[in-house]
Amino acid sequence: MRKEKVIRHNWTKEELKAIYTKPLLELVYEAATVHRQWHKADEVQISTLLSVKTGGCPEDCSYCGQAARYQTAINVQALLPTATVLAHAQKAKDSGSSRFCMAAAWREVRDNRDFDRIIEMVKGVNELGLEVCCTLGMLTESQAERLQAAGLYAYNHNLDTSEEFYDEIISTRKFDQRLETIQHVRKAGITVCSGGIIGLGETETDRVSMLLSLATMETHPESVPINALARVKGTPLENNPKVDTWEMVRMIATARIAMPAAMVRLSAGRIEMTEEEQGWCFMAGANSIFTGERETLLVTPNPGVTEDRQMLKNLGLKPMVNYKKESCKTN
Ligand code: SAM
Ligand code: DTB
Ligand code: SF4
Repeated sequence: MRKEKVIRHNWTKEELKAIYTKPLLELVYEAATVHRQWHKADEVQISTLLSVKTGGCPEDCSYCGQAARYQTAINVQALLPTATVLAHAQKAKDSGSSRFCMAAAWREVRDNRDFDRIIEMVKGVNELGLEVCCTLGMLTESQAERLQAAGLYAYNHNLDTSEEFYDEIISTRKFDQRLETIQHVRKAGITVCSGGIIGLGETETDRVSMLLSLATMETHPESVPINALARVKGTPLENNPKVDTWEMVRMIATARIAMPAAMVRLSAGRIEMTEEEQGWCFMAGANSIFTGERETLLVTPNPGVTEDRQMLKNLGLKPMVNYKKESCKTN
């Protein structure tokens, strides 16, 4: 019998832990079933990611190659000119992407000329008919309102890890500050993209705890990126073991079951996975990926657009059509 479609916000840690630790094939079957009830399982949303300001970040996130305090081999880059960003967005649209995400290595947004330029970029990308997403660090309520007025569709702000493990990974901000920014984004009427990373040295309980924080929000994030740690040389976590794909599958499946309507994004980590491994992630309910024409995420490698197109073809998947396109044109 078909189960009733309900979105629950009252999950308990025990329930999510029981889901996360189910026998793998049972878990994947259940997640795939939920996926099919809520989504077209042959469609994958493609988000193009562009680092618009790279490196030199004052935060100490121990996973990140862009933190100024770690000696990493990245090219620090000031905020890109608007015209350059818009040219990248046009290319992304031409190659079938429905969402364009601009990332900046900032702790927080400041009310300065750079923010004015970001606002221009948001307007420009929106006018191209793409869903516009930004990830710029912490935001105040009024900054979120300004972004919304410029046409921002989504804001990415990850919880990154569990509240309990947070201080081990980042000392320059608190878990609660992440929640506050998410609330500002939500209040401004922007959709929320929030997930986290595995492979930081967290326990299964931490993973479940992070998912619980997301799945018990009053409104679930519309998208949930699940990242496997990209190990960047020079960061404190450079020697962490590679994330086991089955752990990614478990995270994705649990996120899919707990937040059935969300887009679950298979984010960092794809470069170290085979097509078959990624196939498991899609079977477990992932329905979105990041691409970038430079074959990078922000500073680490990612599969190329052509390679991704071939993978989707092999798996019988197709890029999701941008459902916001029509309404954008009339904005
Ligand atoms: N600076 C802003 C912030 O931290 O919110 C926005 C950009 S930041 C690079 C966006 C997200 O990328 C982080 O929240 C984190 O989850 C993810 N990320 C950063 N470095 C990563 C790494 N080495 N491996 C996997 N995910 C990573
Ligand atoms: C997210 O959850 N993953 C993306 C995006 N949001 C901005 C970033 C992944 C970064 C991976 C490491 C790097 O290239 O810096
Ligand atoms: Fe800065 Fe974001 Fe990297 Fe943390 S994850 S160091 S806030 S760019």
